[in-house]
This record gives sequence, C-alpha cells and structure tokens, in this order.
Amino acid sequence: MSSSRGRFISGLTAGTGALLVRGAPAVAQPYNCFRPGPRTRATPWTKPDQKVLERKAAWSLSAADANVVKLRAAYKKMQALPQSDPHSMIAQRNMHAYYCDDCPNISTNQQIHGSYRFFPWHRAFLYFHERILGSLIGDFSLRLTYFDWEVAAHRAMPPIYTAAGQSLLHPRALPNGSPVYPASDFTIVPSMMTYVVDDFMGDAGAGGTPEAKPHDYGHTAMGDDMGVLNTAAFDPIFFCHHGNVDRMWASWQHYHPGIDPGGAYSTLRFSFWDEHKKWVSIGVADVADTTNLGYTYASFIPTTARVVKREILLQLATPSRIGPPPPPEQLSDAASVDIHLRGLAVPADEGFFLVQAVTPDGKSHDLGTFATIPHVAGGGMSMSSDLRKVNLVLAVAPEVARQIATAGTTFRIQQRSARNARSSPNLLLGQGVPKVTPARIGALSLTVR
Ligand SMILES: [Cu+2]
Repeated sequence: MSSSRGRFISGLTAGTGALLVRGAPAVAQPYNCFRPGPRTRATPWTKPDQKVLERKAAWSLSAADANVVKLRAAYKKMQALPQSDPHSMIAQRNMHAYYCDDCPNISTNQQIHGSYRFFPWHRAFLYFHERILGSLIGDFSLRLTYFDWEVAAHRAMPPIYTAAGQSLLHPRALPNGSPVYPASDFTIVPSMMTYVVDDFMGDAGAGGTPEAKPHDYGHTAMGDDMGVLNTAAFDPIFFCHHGNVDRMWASWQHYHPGIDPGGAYSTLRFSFWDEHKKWVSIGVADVADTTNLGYTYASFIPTTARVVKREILLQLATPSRIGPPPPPEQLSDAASVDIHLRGLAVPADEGFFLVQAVTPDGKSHDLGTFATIPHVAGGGMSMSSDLRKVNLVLAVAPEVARQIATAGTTFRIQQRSARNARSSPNLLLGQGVPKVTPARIGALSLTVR
C-alpha cells in the first residue's frame, strides 16, 4: 500500500454527499482519524463474567424483539457520542479505517484485509463493538445480528435495518431491494464450508475466497459508506454483514475443528478499546472459540460436501501458463471441479475481477469472479503499483475443466472499477471498459468431486 496515501485524500469528506434516502440527512462531515489507542502497551484482555447468548439472524427479528429494542437504543447513544469518545460511532468507523491503512490524515501501515488476519481481527472488532453497545445501555445481554445472505429469500436489506426513524437505518442511495449480488457469489457460500484452510482463511500474504466473494461483494453492492473501506464501519449494517462473515468462519471451524493457518498466525494480537475505555490486546487463541467471547450463532451454515475423488496439482510453465497437463482420465469421472488459484496477484487495490482461461485454440473461458473493496470513494489516487493477493477457488463444470487442462492454456483477469458502484449498482460486471492483464498465479490445483 502507498505510504503517502494521506496526501492524496486529505480534505475528503465521508458519507454520501447529496445522496438521500427517505429524507434522512446525508452523513457528510470532515473525516480525521486519531491513533485509536495510546502508544503505551495494551493490557492483555481478560474474559469478563458473561453469559453465552445467541446472535440471531436479522431476518428472523421484528421491531418488537427485545434484542432489537436494545440494539436501537444502544446505537442511538453511540451515534450521539462525540468523535473524541472511543465508544462513538465515528471512533468505531475510524478504528476500522485505521486497521485498513485507510485513515485520510495518517499512514498507519496496518492492514487486516487480504490475509489470515481478516477473520480473527473482525471477530474481535465485533466482540468489542457488542460489549460497548451493551455498556451504553447497561445491559450486556445485547447481541449483534447477522445477515444470512446464503438464504436466497434474505438477500434484501433486513427490515429492522431499513425502517424509518430508528438508529439502525443509515443514509444510503442504493435501493434496498437486492443489496447482495451477484447471487451466484452468495449461493456458493455453503460449498465454502468444504474449503481447506488456505482457501478459506487465506495465508500470511493472501486473503481467502470468502473475503473476496460474499464479503467484498456485499460491501460493494450495498455501496454508500459500506462500499469503501475507510467509511464502512459507519453503517450499522456493517456489523450485521460481518456477523454473517463471522458466522461463516464459526461454521467452517465447526466442520474443521482445531485447524488454523499455522506459521505466525498463532502469535497474532490486536488492540482495541474495550467497554471500560481500557486499551486492551486480544490474541487469536482468545477469539478462536466464540463461546469464549460470550456468543454462539442460532445456526451454522449447512455444508454441501461432495466426496473428493482426487486433488491434481498442475505445473505452471510461467505464472499464467499451464505446463504439462494431467492425464485426461483424471478428469473423466468428475461431477464438479474446483480450480484453486493460490496467490493470485491482483494488479490494483480495488475492482470487480473476471478470471478467464484462454486455451491454445484461442477460445476464452470465463471461470468466475471476485471483488476487492475500494479504499476511498471517488478514487483520485494512483494505486496501480499496489498488489493484493487472493487464494481463489472457482467451481467450474467438468467440461470446462477438461478443456482448459491443456499445456499452453493461459490465465488472465479482467478488471472493472468498483469506485462508482455506490451510484451505479449496474456497474457490477455490467459496464465500463475492462482492463485485461495476464494473471500471476503462485500455484494451481484442481479438486475433482
Ligand atoms: Cu473490514
């Protein structure tokens, strides 16, 4: 990431400018981050005496639900606090911006997206956010909700968030009808429960597929403040969207007990303001089990496991070209094939990406899509030298796998900007001139089911 980003965007305002919804005032205010905590050492987090309670699906809750009443009262208080208060909504937004290396006025060199830091950091962020909300109303039985977009009928904004005149509603320009799309990137969520750890959680230098698909698409498709990293956590739906991202992780952990990415993962620690305004640090061992943080989910995401027949490691002649192909009989009995593109380098920090394979006969085959979230609205920065890496799993029909498993097949990615998605939802893969670049892949393999 550019270390001089702040210079390009100082003076930028957050919020949606002239974009209004149902007469609600747009949130446009000067945006300045402070260092979230003191430079002194954080105190290690200790588990409070707390009950283990369920986080429930936002779609299952009505305005009369006791927890919804608590959430609305707590957010109302949070939104009224001044920026200088670490419990304020503005401070919560800035905490996320700080850890995205997206503060307009300071370079933080902290990035918790695009690697195995993504899941544990966000779990801890949501936990402290939940505790702070509880402390604001003096009731620690308050729990966050989750946006169960893996259910087709639940891909519209949950009604408890869109009702007028209450604190869960955030000003947005985009329609509330279908804010999570393309649908295919949410339909595949149950199949992600079968992913191996590197593909699900990512590794030290690459994000996993859940981050690049439902997570990133949800942010960019919801748009407005949610659509850019440095303002996303200003919208209460952030904590509902991330509730389901966290539920994806909890569900995956349920199917893969005790598995983590290894390496330096187990030594990761993150610092936050707690509910007593104490600067505390929490480690990945503390957040590994949600019950240690006082919550469970009303249900796990079901898995659609299909027996794995074999794994085929493909040799790459160059970073985007297949070398010797596998023997054809290895694919002849496939019912479905997952292509794993490990360490796929993305030649920009944001966009919608279509991955294609070009076979030696010159035919191009669309393999699938993923997204990355813009750092700031509107652009204005040159980030062409930035690289993000993703461990991308793309499910393809056996026939496509057979055609591309050929010596000389090359891979390329088409990129469209996501920066204007907030004012033009149809931009998602639909419009704009794509930039086409050869893919750079670290390793390539196939899972035959
Ligand atoms: Cu985030």
